[in-house]
Amino acid sequence: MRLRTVFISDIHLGFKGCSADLLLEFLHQVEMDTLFLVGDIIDVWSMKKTMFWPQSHNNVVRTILGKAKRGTKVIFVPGNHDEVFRDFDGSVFGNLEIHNEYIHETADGRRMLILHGDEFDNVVKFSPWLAKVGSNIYDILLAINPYINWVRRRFDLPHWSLAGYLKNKTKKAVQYIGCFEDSVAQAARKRNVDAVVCGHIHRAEMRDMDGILYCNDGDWVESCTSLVEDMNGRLSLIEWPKIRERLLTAAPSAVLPAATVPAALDPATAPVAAALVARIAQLR
Ligand SMILES: [Mn+2]
Repeated sequence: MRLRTVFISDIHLGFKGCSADLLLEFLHQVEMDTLFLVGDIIDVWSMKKTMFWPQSHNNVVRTILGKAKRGTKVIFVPGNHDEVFRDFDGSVFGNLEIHNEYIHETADGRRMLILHGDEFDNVVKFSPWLAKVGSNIYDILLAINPYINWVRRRFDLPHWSLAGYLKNKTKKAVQYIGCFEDSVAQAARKRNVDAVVCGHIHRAEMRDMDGILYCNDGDWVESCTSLVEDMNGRLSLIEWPKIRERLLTAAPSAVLPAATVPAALDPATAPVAAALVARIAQLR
């Protein structure tokens, strides 16, 4: 299906917790005029600790570059895990551009500020030591999450996010998320835009905050979400595992092949595109 814009962030390629297979499925089902990569696409931090780069991670990069080659404008807004790319602010490589911040205009004329969001992360800003400890524990949780989901899939149970569950349970995390969202919306207000798109906290959201539309496109480690804009400028959040699940229940015959062979997905998952359209139509 064709979309005007797709926003994805926090893919964390090079990190064991990355859901590259699910992302490949999603990318093979959508075409877009503009693809925004809203930071933490390549987890340089994690790769410095442990070198991890399986074929599926390579395929994600190749799929994105392939889209750029076929006419999609790809705009990469680096995050804190891939901040090395921030030195390339303003660089243009054919259809791929790097910008530390960007203003996107929707089909219906709304101006959106696009940024990763780590500059609003007070924990990182004021206590790098605390952030590092927290990040290590979080990394461990995220690293075991795929194994849990692998087991769950074998028993036909839906995708489940351990870290997402813990995050929701923790009052402090909830307060932190609230603070983060407030500061991002505040910054957008100062910049005189209608909306803001960020990532970083791995929590998809789209809601009005006193006249500013706050959008967070989530992540591809746990929730596997993206923000999309259709041809009329209508925005919605896509939760890929849910669409996938619904599809499997609705048409058991159209069983998706094991999510490891992206090349074989196109004919078998045509109904996925239909489910996507239905999902987008549902969200107004
Ligand atoms: Mn980040």
